[in-house]
Amino acid sequence: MNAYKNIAVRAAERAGNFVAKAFANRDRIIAQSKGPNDFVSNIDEQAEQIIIDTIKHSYPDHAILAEESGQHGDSDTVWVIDPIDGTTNFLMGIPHFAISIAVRQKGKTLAAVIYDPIKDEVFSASNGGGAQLNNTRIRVSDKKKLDNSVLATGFPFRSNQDLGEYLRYFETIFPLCIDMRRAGAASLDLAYVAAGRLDGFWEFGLSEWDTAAGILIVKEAGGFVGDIKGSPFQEKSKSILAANPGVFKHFMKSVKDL
Ligand code: 2AM
Ligand code: CA
Repeated sequence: MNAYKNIAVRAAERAGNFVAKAFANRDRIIAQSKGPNDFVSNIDEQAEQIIIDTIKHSYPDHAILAEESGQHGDSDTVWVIDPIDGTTNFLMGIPHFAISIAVRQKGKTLAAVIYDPIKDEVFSASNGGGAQLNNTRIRVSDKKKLDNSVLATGFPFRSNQDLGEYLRYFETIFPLCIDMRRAGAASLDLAYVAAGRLDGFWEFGLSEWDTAAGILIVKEAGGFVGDIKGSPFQEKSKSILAANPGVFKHFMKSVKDL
């Protein structure tokens, strides 16, 4: 398991160094639209290739599920990759984005890494091995309720998403906590919940590669993760609530009648 984590960290650091260099020379980035409000650049694609090459060098038979190039191969072991989570930040020159990699075997996540190449922070976890920031153990915060908590969220930026439902949740939760952040990289929101920098994170309409690594890191740091309706999180779940146990329960109780 730690062998998987070591390769994931190596792949994330290689891609992260490449992405950080590109960020310093942003005039050379070529961006394209994948759909309304959804962007990809040549750097996302090249970073993804660096990650895949690093994994394939050690594990040529494993399968890949990557945001930009989709699914390759057929194996019980699948590497779930987001080469740049927070592409909009990256393209705007906002230094808040990450490389996210999770290793899944028969549906169970065994190892995960989220690397912020600007702050040089490596968040990682292995199943049963706890969660770390660089090499130091991290834990979720210990607030018992939403009172005094700071949460992160993501807005429903896609045109087909239900803004009304999102706003009902916001209206219910916002008055109960201190404040809400929208930083634009779901993987880092999850990593920050694991590190106790945030008390919780909720969003609708995410993809597997945004959350696969962060979920293991939050759980290994003692947090709870579910979909926003309170059901256990499944691979294909789109909405998420991740929080420390007390905040998770208070959030769920507060939105149960929405
Ligand atoms: P991405 O950069 O890998 O696409 C947060 O809302 C999540 O949604 C991010 O993790 C981000 O992942 C994705 N996202 C895609 N387009 C976005 C946009 N226009 N604004 C904010 N987030 C976006
Ligand atoms: Ca991405």
